[in-house]
Amino acid sequence: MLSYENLSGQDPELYQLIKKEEERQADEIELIASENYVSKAVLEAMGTVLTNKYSEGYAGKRYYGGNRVIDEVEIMAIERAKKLFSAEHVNVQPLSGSPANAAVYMAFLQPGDKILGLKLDHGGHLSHGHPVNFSGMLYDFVQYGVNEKTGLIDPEEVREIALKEKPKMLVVGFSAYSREVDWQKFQDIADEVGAYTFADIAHVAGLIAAGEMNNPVPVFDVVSTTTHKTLRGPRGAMIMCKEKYAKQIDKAVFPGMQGGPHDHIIAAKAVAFGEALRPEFKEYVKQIMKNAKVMAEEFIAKGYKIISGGTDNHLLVVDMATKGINGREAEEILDKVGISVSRSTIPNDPNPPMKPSGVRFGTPAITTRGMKESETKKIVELIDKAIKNRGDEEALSKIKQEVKEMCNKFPLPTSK
Ligand code: DSN
Repeated sequence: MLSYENLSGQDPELYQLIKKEEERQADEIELIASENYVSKAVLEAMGTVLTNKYSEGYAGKRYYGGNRVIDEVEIMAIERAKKLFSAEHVNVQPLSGSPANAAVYMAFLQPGDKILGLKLDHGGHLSHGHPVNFSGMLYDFVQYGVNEKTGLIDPEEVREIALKEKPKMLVVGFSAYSREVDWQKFQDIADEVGAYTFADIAHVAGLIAAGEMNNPVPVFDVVSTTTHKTLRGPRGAMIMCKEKYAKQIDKAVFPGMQGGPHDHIIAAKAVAFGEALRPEFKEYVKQIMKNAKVMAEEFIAKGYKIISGGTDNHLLVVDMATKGINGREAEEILDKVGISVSRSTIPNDPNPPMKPSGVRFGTPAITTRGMKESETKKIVELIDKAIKNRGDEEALSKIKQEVKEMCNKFPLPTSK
């Protein structure tokens, strides 16, 4: 457990809030597919004097003095990331996923250029061309979806759109898609129309790093990822690309998009990459995927409808309509019992985005706590019980107690 001895004395009000959030995380079940718990070592690296430094530029070519140690830290993060993903070039400075994606577009395209990306309500991301996002405002996005019957991205459908629209870039990536991707098929489509290929692997990066899912890095022109989801690092991102694009990517990140990199976060990225290179990380990822499969099977057995019928990765999207509620209602019911989930649109959702039909469930965080198949089954039981008893406050408070008891047996890595 961290001590916070200075913070608690100097700023007790803020300290109390941090303690409250620490307790919430410890006592509740986290099923938000994009969240995870960092190790003590990652957390420690974030709280270091590296935050004091300005280091615009890159190792050996900075715009400020005193960067000899920072250079070593950044090079360490880059080398570990290269090894994890077999990448030719890595930029570890992006502050988060959307700025990373903005830098990718800036590196390859001009405003107004045409890009083909997955629709948000089919599992895509805001930064893949949604009209309220910079991507949709600055670039001419056309979008593909998942197949209506299968819930899967069908490369043939994407090819037809690509042949008709002739985009300059093809984006393959998602926030709420639970299936494997054959990256080469998309590269072939892009080659046919002369488009760049860009993979956003923010969700599945850890699964790819562990060798448990297909890796687009050796195939695609450029790949972005956040570092805080399945990779279990600090909040942040990175971009990987072929060596021939290194200069334009680096220029787009700095000075194109950002000023000073967050060196304490880059240090924590290096720590997380170091952890991901260890054999234990592969075991962790295998368990994430086993838990997700069991979760899908258990939901199906209880009459829930899973988009695409199951999962190949760490997440699943469940259409709550069969249970007579929408995703927002489900999120609120589960919040009451200490289970955090995120509402989600489903393909061709009849409901609006604030009250979409689905819920996205993910297993990375519970797996970090050490929960396995039997706990995952129990969690689905608790979810189902909460939804069935949604009008019964007493029943909900009993479920909340069960959740807490279960959580207490599986402390967070930073509480041990
Ligand atoms: N907000 C992230 C997610 O939940 O998937 C994506 O950026």
